[in-house]
Amino acid sequence: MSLKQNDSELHSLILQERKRQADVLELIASENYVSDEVLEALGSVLTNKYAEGYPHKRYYAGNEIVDQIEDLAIARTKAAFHLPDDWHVNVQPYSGSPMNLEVYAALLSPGDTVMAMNLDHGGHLTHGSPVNFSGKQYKFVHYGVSPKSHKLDYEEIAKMADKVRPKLILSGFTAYPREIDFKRFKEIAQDVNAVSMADISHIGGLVAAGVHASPIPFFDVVTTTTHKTLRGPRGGLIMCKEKHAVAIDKAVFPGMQGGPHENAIASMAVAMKEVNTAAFRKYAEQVVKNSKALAKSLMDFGFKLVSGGSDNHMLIMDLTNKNIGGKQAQDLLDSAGIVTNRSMIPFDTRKPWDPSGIRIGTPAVTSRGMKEKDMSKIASWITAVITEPLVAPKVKDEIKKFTKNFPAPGL
Ligand code: DSN
Repeated sequence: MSLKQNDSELHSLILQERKRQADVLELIASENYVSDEVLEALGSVLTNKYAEGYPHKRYYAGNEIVDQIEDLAIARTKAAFHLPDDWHVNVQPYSGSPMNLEVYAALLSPGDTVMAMNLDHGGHLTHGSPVNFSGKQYKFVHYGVSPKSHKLDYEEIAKMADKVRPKLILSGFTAYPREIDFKRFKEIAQDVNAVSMADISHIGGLVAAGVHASPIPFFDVVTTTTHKTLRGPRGGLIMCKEKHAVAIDKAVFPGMQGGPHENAIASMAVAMKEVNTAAFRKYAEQVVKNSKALAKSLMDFGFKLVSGGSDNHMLIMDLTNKNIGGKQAQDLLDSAGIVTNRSMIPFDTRKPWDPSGIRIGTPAVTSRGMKEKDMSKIASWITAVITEPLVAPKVKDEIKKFTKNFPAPGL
């Protein structure tokens, strides 16, 4: 009995996707390759089990094994993030969007004022975009980056907080290439008596590995997805000070979710064990080194980058001096086996469907073992394709050969 024999149509599609992932340069900043072990737990019989509730307090029978698995995921998360004893972890959020909405539901009332990063400057849909539930339910006031440096201007954020007196201040981004000063954010929140929340979904792996500043232990709540730099299954984690634990747990279940996906939670436990190793810390260091090297090479080739560089795992190319839009650049690069996603740049004059930027990240190529010298090669391919689109098929061929030297985990 196997998928290959019984559902060859789907089996073939999975094989095609596996080959695509193997043959390309995966540069989407939020993607990664998980290990065989993470995949094995995700595809296990744990998907069969309903476990509404929390470990040792479930609404269904037969959870004696699943309880141990969820306990293990919690304990390993605490270890991976070096959480103090008075911190609590909820490993049940299905993914990033429910995770953030659950925190709001726990700590806010509809109509409350929240401060968060503007989507166009690098925030996330769940950080109060008017088209998202968060923006409809709460009164979000958005801060952005400085028009000059394209970096966060903490003085401006402090002034805004003083004026709008938010109930919660959120720091966290999907397209911001610089290190975040969490201590400064905490001071700003404290000065106006606001709850401090960090969404570290993008930088979770860097924070756990100690290569990016951490909001723990001084923030109130920290959320992260588990499938980006943390290199785990798709899922979400909420870490919070014990005083918020009851409200957060209630908001997750029964507030917003039903039965937790115990296969994903087991897979998360595997990933957290991997994160808490010297090998992972080396990986996270290399992710940042690669991002800095790629940023430098692209700038040497004449590309403008938002904020002029990168401190973390990503960079944003500003194509306004290149006579090409983000959508066309994304499609062209994709046709050459270079997978990225288009992105707004701060103060963009173009629309989100076809903005002025391209977001690039190094977590996935670093998982394949690529180093700084490989980043200059990648920069030269990106340059070639954007300046001379006709070379795309040739570059695709070269990349296919090149990636064979770097087997991806889990493929
Ligand atoms: N869609 C994710 C990203 O690519 O950053 C965030 O949810």
